Amino acid sequence: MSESRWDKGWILEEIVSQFDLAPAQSIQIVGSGHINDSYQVITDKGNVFLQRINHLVFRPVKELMRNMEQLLELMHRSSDSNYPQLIRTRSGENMVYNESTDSYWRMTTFIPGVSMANTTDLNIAREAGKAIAVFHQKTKPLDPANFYPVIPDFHDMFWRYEQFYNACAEDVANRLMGVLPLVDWVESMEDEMTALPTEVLQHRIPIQVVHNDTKLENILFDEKQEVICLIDLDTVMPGTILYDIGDALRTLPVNLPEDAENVENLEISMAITRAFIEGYLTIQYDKLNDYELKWLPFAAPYMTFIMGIRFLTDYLAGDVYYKTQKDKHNLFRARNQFALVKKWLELQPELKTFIQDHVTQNVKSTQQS
Ligand code: GN1
Ligand code: MG
Repeated sequence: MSESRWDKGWILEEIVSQFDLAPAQSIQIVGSGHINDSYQVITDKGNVFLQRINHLVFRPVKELMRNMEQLLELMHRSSDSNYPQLIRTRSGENMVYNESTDSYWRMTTFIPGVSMANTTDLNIAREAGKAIAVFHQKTKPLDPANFYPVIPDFHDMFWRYEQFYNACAEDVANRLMGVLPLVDWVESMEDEMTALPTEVLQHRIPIQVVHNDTKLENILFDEKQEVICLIDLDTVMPGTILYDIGDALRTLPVNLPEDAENVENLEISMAITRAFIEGYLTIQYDKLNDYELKWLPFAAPYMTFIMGIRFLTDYLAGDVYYKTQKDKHNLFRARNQFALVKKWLELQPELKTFIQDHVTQNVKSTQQS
């Protein structure tokens, strides 16, 4: 059992008892998310997954659940779906609100599988790329207007800069002086980092329903290294496919976790990067427009930078958004992500050539067939 405040006394048991399932034998904390709290509940009739939804982050909780229901309905309609089933309460609701602790809870079936923070296995990288592409293929026909933006402008760098400047101006935790060189560097990157959202604003890069949190940890594999499903569906909402490609690349080919402090040892594997992109393009190649292809190499530095600026903003704001486990945790995360951004920017020419060659080959093979 964990030490979190939900485990004291009766709270978890009382919440579990409101869902329509067999009596619980035990409740164990699972997962490593930065936002919600997750538990596995063991019952006579199988295991289920219980989550407390952090409603300070996901304020429109009802809309969040509606997004999730719609997505799961879509996935279950396709015959290969391994996505979890939502478990309703005894009165038929899709979540429980616990008044005495002001907390929201939902439950799904528990899908056993393996998830990892990064990989050195080309097959895993290729399968991850394919899985994200399949997800995009399935969500493409959905009307983005039917999916509520539970965190508006989530991956909009203009908005992230605004929040960052506010945090600097307020400096509530009195930490700004300690990070001035980093803050200066972030400021100097603004034009380069807002070029992609400018293309989005000009409708050159299409908006569709995407996952928005495709770090490798959110892709569940079975023991044969095949993808079971994407997990952590809270941010499924309008976005661009580049956000998902970029967030996967932010994690999958990198040798150290996102909070590693020894940033001088960070490395990005180009072989893994290529395998992931190849996997993605096998499924989605002819669906990408010219702008998406043009910006594809930049997806990785973009998403890595957005995480960096978000971590730094939270550090300046006094660690109010992400869970932290140690002093300066958010600052270590930010430094790590920014070190990776520099590496990704160095790799841009190589990545562009790779994608260009890939495109040329694909065009040739389409012409021949
Ligand atoms: C958060 O809760 P978790 O760990 O799945 C965050 C993502 C970041 C991620 C960084 C709603 O996700 O955007 O990519 O941390 N989710 C939200 O690891 O902010
Ligand atoms: Mg998440």
